[in-house]
Amino acid sequence: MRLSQFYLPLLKETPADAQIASHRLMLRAGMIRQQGAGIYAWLPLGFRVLKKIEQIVREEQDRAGGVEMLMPTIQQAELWRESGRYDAYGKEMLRIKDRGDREMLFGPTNEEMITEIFRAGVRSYKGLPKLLYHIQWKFRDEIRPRFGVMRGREFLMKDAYSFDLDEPAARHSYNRMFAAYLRTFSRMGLTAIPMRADTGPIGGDLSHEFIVLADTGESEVFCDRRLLDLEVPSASTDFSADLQPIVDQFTTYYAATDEMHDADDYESRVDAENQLSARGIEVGHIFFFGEKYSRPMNAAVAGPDGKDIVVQMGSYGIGVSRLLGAIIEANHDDNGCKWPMPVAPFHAGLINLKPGDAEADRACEQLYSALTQADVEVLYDETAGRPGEKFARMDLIGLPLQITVGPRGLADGKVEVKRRSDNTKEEVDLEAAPNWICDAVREGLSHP
Ligand code: 5CA
Repeated sequence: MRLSQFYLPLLKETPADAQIASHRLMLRAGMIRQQGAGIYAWLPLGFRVLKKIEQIVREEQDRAGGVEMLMPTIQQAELWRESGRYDAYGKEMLRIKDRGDREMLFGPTNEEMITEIFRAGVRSYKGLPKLLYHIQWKFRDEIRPRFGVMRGREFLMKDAYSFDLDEPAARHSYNRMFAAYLRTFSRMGLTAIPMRADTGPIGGDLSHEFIVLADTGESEVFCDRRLLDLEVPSASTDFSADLQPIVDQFTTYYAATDEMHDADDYESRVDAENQLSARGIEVGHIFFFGEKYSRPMNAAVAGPDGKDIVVQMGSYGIGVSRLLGAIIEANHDDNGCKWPMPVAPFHAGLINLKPGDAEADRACEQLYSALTQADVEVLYDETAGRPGEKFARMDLIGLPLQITVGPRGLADGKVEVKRRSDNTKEEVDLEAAPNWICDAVREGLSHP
């Protein structure tokens, strides 16, 4: 992508109402633009990251046995009356009337709708288990939308729903999502700790929040420091096998959000040196709630003896749009973002220090075409401008590799490559540069 063709409206001034780094950087780097309280347009740079995050979430859901579908954003009030949540959900639900005066709503979550879809299609225990998910916009009329995409009103969520015949089977579905979440966040370069959590309006009594530690996080959390060093399940994990050992490994250590925190238990189970009380960002939340929706909504299947069995359900959310904020909070400096390779809007930036100079133009065009052909995503800055301005822009948008090409280096047959993660620079032979960059991208994308 040539920068002159791209749409990258950077802000010079730091927006006054943006209180945390990720919100500031997303606005300044031209990733999002506010359209109302907690409502954002996704500009091209932010949209590219959103799609990458969504794709990682999708791949790990699929690996764990999830089946993707898509449900509408607008739902009928009738469905929510069946579960009894229409009134209970309160002011967070955006209620709408259509031209026929029918009560509708913009979905804050989809337990009711998926239960309706399931009960229409599965009548026998032979149709179980089922694990369905979608990635769709939600609306919650939050009292205090803030911190940009972290607490929006309209936000992108992955929500999955499991249907099982009995509790042990439902527990296995829960464990599948637990293990999938560990991999999902790790692939984005995040350490997310599963913590015992309150279930709020979704319900049930078994639940874990996945928390990324960050000073600016909205949740207060308490955990055992050793959780930070545990290895996540590898790509070869068999999701149909018993996953309880993986879950046990993570849940033997103390970890709870403030609503579930038990100070005595914490003190007795965690040595002082391993106690970690911190703030964190909730990037995912998984729930087992059994029959909470299936019973009132009559989602039952015929069992082996022909008798009806009410199905056991769980639901599993990931804050896809919130993750952009979480990833920036974990990866930035004063100059801008530092995207981990797997979620970076482009793998590399190519800076032509002297557009119009025949040598510089030729070297850049060659590099750009070689890299593009090798599937490296390059943002090529071929615009006029001062070097300082170009470097500052690249630092702000935070592409993992910055390749700088100018007449001085070219005289020695060299280009400069900077790694944004640690801001180290290296001189690389122009001829060797495409392979060098390809290797660095491949390494950055790899995950066990
Ligand atoms: N139905 C369940 C699971 S699918 C559910 O809705 N869970 S939730 O309420 O915990 O939301 C799931 C995830 O969405 C949260 O972990 C969080 O990462 C994200 N999320 C929730 N509210 C917001 C919001 N206002 N802005 C951005 N992300 C949000």
